[in-house]
Amino acid sequence: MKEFDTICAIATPIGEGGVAIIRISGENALKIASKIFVPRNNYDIENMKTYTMKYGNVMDLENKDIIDEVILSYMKAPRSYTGENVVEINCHGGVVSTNSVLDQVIKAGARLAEPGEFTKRAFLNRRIDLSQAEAVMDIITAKTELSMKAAMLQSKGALSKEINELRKYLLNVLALIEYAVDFTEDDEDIVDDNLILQIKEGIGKTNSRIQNLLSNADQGKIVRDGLNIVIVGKPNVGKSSLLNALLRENRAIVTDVPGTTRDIIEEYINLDGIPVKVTDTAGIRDTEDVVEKIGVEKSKEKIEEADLIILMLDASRYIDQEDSRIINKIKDRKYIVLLNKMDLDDMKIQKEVLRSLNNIINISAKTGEGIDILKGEVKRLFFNGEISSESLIISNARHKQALYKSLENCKIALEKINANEYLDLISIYITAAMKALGEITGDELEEDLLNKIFSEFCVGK
Ligand SMILES: Nc1nc2c(ncn2[C@@H]2O[C@H](COP(=O)(O)OP(=O)(O)OP(=O)(O)O)[C@@H](O)[C@H]2O)c(=O)[nH]1
Ligand SMILES: [Mg+2]
Repeated sequence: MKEFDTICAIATPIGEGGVAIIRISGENALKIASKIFVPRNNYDIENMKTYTMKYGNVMDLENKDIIDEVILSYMKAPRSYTGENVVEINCHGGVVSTNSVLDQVIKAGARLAEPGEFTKRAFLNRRIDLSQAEAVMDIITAKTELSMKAAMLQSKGALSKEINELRKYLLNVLALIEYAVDFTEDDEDIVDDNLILQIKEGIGKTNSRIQNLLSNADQGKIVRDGLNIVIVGKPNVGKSSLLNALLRENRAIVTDVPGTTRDIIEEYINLDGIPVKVTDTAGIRDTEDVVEKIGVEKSKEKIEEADLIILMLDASRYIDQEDSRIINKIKDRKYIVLLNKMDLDDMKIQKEVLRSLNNIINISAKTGEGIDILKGEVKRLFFNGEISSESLIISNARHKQALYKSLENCKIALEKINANEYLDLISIYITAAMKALGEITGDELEEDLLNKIFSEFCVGK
């Protein structure tokens, strides 16, 4: 195990709460804690047993004043989150108490940790690999049970296991190639057909398993990052009413005045475990109102970012030029058309205009009719209606990229072997494919890239 300095950070969110935790990790964690911790019964905490707790106070290193009443717990290396000696101080969860305790820990000799540095140490000390470290962050940011489940699976090493198996396949292919090359040197030009067959089989098997992993990567991204849905339409068609109906609360102001919503309103809903960001926008129309104009511009920007656009039309009125202009804007995107206000008796909307559109649903944002059909349609569009949580899903864009790189190299290798090219050449592509897989687990990644990944973590994790 490598040697590092001892680091510390506040591991809980800053604010007012029952308890806050200051985490210390490194060779000297206990020694540093012992300088500022006054146990209740003169216990020498440097002899503390691993996975036990002690009650006492944290005092000011200089004037010995008591700062806060705390509980200290100890996890001895290597059986801790980082693989190093870890001390956690539970103090009162106030901004001042927490920062004061942290100050003393720093004065006693620990260095303030960088974002993600605890997890980085767990990685560098080989407690976990990179895909597991990334999963830790996904667990923290998970917005639904499904994304949490997927992240848990990855943090337990499900992806790592698969990747390591694939690397083993490719290593075996390399060994076979080496054997075949040695063989040809003795007995020129004749390579055992059976050996070539085995090499092809090894690459083919890897190929199909990578393809299998990639097959649900788009869904994986949605499970992790969520789906971005934007509701658009001209003023007064009922966009804000739909947002409220989806949220089941009066989040946005609804009035019969066209141009009520002027800013972007973003909220999350949970669609069978998928985090869905629903954005309500200002009704799009030509307007001279300065504020509304900015709102309309923002609405147009949001259309660009959306995974799915919900176009809302007022079915009780004729479709006019304003509607048509919006229809043209979204036609080439993934969209659902809602014909709203179906609870009204008088349906004026012209059927022929709708003929060129797909995915049309009748709803009433007011009564809630049709909302379930809308939800079902969203699931059908992105998940073929089924959302599964049991299988391993690739949710991280970085992993997806590495898998594609690996697949690409495997494919070239297979083409070259089919074209009877030199085996030496083929081994170059196999090596590259292995290297790409290693980027996922962190076995093959440049240090600055590693640092970049961990720097995006939160402080104290
Ligand atoms: N009858 C009926 N009225 C509705 C329905 N949905 C919305 N309305 C009414 O239509 C009016 C406009 O609704 P909003 O939700 O504010 O419309 P909007 O599209 O957000 O309007 P802007 O923010 O101005 O762009 C309100 O008076 C709503 O009560 C519906 O399904 N049926
Ligand atoms: Mg509105």
